Amino acid sequence: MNHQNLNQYLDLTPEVAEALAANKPVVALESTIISHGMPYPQNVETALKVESIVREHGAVPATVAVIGGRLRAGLTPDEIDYLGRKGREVIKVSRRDLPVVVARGLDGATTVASTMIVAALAGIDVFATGGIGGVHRGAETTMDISADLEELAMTPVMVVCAGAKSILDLGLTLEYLETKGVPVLGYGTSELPAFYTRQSGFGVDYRVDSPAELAAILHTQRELAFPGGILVTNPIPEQYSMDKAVIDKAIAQALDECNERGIHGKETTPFLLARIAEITGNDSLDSNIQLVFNNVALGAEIAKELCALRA
Ligand code: PSU
Ligand code: MN
Repeated sequence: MNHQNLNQYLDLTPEVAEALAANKPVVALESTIISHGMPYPQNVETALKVESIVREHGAVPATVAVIGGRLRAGLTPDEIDYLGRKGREVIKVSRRDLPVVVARGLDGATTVASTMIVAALAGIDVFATGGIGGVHRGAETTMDISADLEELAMTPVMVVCAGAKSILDLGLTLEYLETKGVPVLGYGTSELPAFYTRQSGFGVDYRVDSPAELAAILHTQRELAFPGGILVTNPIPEQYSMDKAVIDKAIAQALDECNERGIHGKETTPFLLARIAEITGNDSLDSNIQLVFNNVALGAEIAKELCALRA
């Protein structure tokens, strides 16, 4: 199978195409975390380091974006630098944005939802990032529910994250995922991690203690041909986790400012992420970077185990 021509809109780097064709492990990575999730230059440094961590763990990184209207799995360091420098000027591309940005030949940074779409088109099963979007607090009136959750319900990719930030309503996010049939797995924990902290007070569906078993669950789901993905939640390493009171206070302040300014729609999540980073200074950014490193290492281990199961 020639992966390079699987889809007329999609370009894989030769390295990614060769790895997929040879059943070698590949880990997809998103680009909205670069453009909208962290400030420059830490965003670019992190994205490049993330790629090297995936390689150190024996897998091939495939950072996903839209460049000049082409869906891309695998970017050059210059392209990563470009997305990071442009930051929030780059179009944040979720599922509904993809056809427009592609048809117009534009550049865009892909969210969890659109990265899953491109990963699935490319044949990449494992995708690692920081945090997913979810049901926002107050969604019972705003109806602000991230398209990431619908994507998890329909697109067959395993997403490794550090849980979700409590800018979201974590309880409602879990209820939504249950309704949609998305398994929520805790890596080495039976409690949903809350991104900056290891615990949220909410349980996950299943605790799983090894990358091999995570791969076996993914393999089974693919063989059953179930639609939809699997969410793996990986707690931030203890030494980088934040003080709950400090982060809760910053989140509460950022949410108040968001409401006062009437920010809504696709601007909400980037606004909250940026304000939390500003309010807590480098503390939350450092934690954010470390949890991403931790997640991509796990993603690479799962991808390796999956390849072993398919060999
Ligand atoms: N949460 C984070 N960091 C991020 C995002 C969410 O902790 O960078 C980004 C991801 O790209 C995610 C997107 O897919 O925000 C969700 O945006 P929205 O809530 O508008 O769907
Ligand atoms: Mn939203």
